[in-house]
Amino acid sequence: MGTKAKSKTGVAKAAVARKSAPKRAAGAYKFEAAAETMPRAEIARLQLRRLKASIKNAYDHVPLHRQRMKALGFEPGDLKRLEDLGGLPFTLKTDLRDHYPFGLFARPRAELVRLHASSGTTGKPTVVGYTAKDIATWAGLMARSMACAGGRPGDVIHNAYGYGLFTGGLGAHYGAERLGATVVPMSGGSTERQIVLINDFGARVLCATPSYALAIAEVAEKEGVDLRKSKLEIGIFGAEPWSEAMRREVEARLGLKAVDIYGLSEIMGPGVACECVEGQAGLHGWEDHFLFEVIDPDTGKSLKEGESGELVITTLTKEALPMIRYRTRDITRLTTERCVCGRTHLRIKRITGRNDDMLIIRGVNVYPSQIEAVLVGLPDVAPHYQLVVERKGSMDHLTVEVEIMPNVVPTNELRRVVAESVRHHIKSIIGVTADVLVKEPGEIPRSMGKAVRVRDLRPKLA
Ligand code: DLL
Repeated sequence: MGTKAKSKTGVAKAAVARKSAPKRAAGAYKFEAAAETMPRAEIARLQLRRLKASIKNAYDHVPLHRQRMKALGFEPGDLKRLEDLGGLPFTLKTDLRDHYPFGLFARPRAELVRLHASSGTTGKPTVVGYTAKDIATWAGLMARSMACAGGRPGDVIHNAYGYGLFTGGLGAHYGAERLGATVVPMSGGSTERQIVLINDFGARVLCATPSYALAIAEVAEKEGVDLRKSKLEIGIFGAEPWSEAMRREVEARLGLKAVDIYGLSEIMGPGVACECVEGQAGLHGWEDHFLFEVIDPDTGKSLKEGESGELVITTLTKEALPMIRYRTRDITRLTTERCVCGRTHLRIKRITGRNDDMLIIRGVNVYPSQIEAVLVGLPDVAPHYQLVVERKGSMDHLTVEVEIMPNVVPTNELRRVVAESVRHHIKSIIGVTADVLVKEPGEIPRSMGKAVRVRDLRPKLA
């Protein structure tokens, strides 16, 4: 399959590969060995020093944080150990909305060089802001993430994350430039054109949501273009939950290594954490800039390493929008186990879903990514799906909409067999009873960004 040289390197070998990469102008990204392989005790010392400054920034410049600390009788100087952070209250998405648009900023609006915003389903958008230094830090962390994912100076990076108020497009763009790559600022959409340019410009790295990467693969296959023969080697995919099964699917269909990247606008944007191409086993959270905790979402109590719960993040270096114990709603586990790549920063295991995505179907908790893991790989079932939740009487009812593969003849018998197989696997693996609706190839909407996995038709509470 083509001539792609796919390396399974450790950090040392990766450094050699970087040496042989094309010559770039001064300023191209260099592996930050001192930061990325820092002994954990040293990371903790750095974190404490930076945490003190970040708490002071929040206290001095953001009335909400100051009021909350004062209400606890807490002064920034009281923070002596990292553990003392656990005594401070959480910050929630609603805090940003309640102080819309600029109320949580620690710098005057005139000192900000950029705003991003996410449109919520209800009410006002969440607005985030950056100083020039924040943008430089973000670009640096995105470059670090891309290098960690296997990107190199000199690569052509095809960026299909959406440009605009969403942090994906510009976040990846600045990171790619900082890396010393040639970035193609494609944004989402015009899928046929994306395929032409991936081939013509010789992209080695594709940045997209995993669902859009799959949509690109699908359109290419339909057009008879084999992207496995392209120069693509690395996919940097994130911004939405996806499963291991989906990773294998996109890897096989695009002929690349798919690496998970995580981030959220409230904390920075993409590049808060990223998997390494060597391990593909959890996302290195950049602990020199963020402090990660996992809590029990019901009690707010901190959980031990390895226990699954809600990820909480505190920023250590943000100027414009310092965040103290931000509740991400994302469900995951942390591990400080040594990684094969040699990096010492902890790993955030694959995000299984968000608190608010969780469906409770007759008492069983279900995340869309669990259904995805069941569907992807079942014979004749395409990896596109939507979950429809309705209220029937007093019960929540789940219908799973799936598509059959475009290359099979859709007889009624085949539809019946597919529906029965999907129903059976969901029941036996996840434990919920679902109706299954088998749709025509292409009938389930494809996304250019974050896929809509759930249609919740339950009556809204007043
Ligand atoms: O999605 C930033 C981003 C852009 C990350 C591009 C990665 C790549 P928001 O729009 O603020 O920011 O959405 C953040 O998306 O809290 C998670 O629920 C979800 N999310 C982001 N990355 C992942 C991932 C961007 N790798 C929200 N796995 C987060 C699962 C993810 N969920």
